[in-house]
Amino acid sequence: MGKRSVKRLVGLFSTPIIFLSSLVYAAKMAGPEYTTPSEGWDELWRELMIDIVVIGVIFAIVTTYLLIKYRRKSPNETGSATKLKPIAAFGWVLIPVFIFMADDIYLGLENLIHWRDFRNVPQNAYTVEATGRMWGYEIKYPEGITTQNEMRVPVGRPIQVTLQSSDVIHTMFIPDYRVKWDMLPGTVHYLWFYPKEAGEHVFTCTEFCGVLHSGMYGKLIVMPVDAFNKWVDENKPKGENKPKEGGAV
Ligand SMILES: [Cu+2]
Repeated sequence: MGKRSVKRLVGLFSTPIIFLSSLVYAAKMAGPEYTTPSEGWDELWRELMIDIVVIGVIFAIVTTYLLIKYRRKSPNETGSATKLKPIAAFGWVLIPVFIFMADDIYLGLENLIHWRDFRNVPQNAYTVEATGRMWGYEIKYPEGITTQNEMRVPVGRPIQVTLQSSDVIHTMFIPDYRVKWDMLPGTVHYLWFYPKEAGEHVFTCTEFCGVLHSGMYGKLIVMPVDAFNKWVDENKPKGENKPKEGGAV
C-alpha cells in the first residue's frame, strides 16, 4: 500500500470527523447564554458513561467472538497466523483510532463549552465573599452582614462566591452544585452556581489544611426570595439602607 493510499485513507476518515465535531461545537456555542455548571457537568458525565458502555460492549462482543472462533480445539493443535493485506492491517488500526479520536474530540469540545460557562459569571449574579481560615468559613454579604460557616442565598438567581484565604490553602466544594475551587492566600478566585430550588446543602474544604480539616464545612441555605429579603432586613447593620452593587433581590 503506497503513501498516497494511506493519505487518502486518513483524509477519508478525518474530514467527516473534524467537520461533524465542528458542527456540534458551533451549534452548542450558539445555544442559550449559559448552561448552569451542575447541569453541564452532569450532561458531560452521562455522555462519558454512555460512550464507555457502548465502546466496552462492542469490544466485549468482538473479543468473545474471536476467543470462541479461534480457540484451540485439540491439545496438540498449533495455530497459523493469517497474513493480513496491508489495507486490512491499516483499516484495523485506523478505524478504531478515528472512532476514539472523534469521541475524544467531541467530549473535549463539550468540556470547553461547560468550562467557558463556569468561568463566565452571569451579569445578574448575587455575590457573596467567602474567606477560608483554619478551620472555617466567613461569609460576607453585600448588605454588610457576616455569617460563620453558613451561606444564605436567594433561590432563582445565579450566585457568585468570591474566594480567598486568610492563612493556608483551603477549598470551597459544593457537591450538590458540582462546583469547587481553591481559596488561596493573597489572591481572589471565584465560583458560581445557580440554585433553582430552595433547600439546604453542604459546602466543605477538600484541601488538607491542618488537623481540623475534616471539621471544615458549612451549610448552604437556599431561601425563597421573600424570606431571604426578610432575613437581610433583619440582620443587616442598622443605618445601612443602600445595598452595594450585586445586593438584595
Ligand atoms: Cu481547609
